Amino acid sequence: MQLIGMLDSPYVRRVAISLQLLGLRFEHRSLSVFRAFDEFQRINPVVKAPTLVCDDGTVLMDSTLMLQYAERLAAPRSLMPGHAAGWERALRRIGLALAACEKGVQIVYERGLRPPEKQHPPWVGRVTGQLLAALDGLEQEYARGDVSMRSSTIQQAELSSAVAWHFVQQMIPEVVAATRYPALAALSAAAEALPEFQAAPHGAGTFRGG
Ligand SMILES: N[C@@H](CCC(=O)N[C@@H](CS)C(=O)NCC(=O)O)C(=O)O
Repeated sequence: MQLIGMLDSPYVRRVAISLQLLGLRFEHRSLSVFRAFDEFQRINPVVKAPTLVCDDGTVLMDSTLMLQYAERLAAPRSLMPGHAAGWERALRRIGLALAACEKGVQIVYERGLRPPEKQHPPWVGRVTGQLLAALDGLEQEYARGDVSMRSSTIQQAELSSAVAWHFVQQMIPEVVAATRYPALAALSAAAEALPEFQAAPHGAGTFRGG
């Protein structure tokens, strides 16, 4: 299968890291939804990153749906907990992480795509509040510092939380004071040291694996 999209997208990155941890092989094409719009559009007319082209040619979009697909392919290997209480906890953490990604991306787009005279401070203020609320929720989730961050034990909730934190720190560090989130910063540092994260570093590069 082929994963399309740049690793500066937290959604592309969570899929690239998850596929590795699930033992699934993939090729990566680092195409920009902006600078390579036409090429992207030929693969997926909706131009959403990530896009996953399955081995039979089916084109999937939305990272969460791709991960459902990947979990099915990889079963019984899974990045989700096996018991109901753990599942609920994981869904809460993933929801917070995805909200943080969404709000972070909205701020990046507002700044990068809209001309300065068309920026709307009340909207940016609202989105920033939502971003910080999601990160506050995650910080509380990880405050006990009791998650295991090895390649053999890391799960989707921690993986996505770590990717979300790294994304906002790389893209909009001035919006999020790292000192306010020590547990998330520690989670992220441990995650970024794992080979699967290092093989798919945030940025314009291509997945270093195969
Ligand atoms: N819910 C989607 C969000 C994906 C998303 O918004 N990706 C951005 C890149 S970070 C994108 O495709 N932007 C281009 C656009 O929406 O036109 C997912 O989980 O995959």
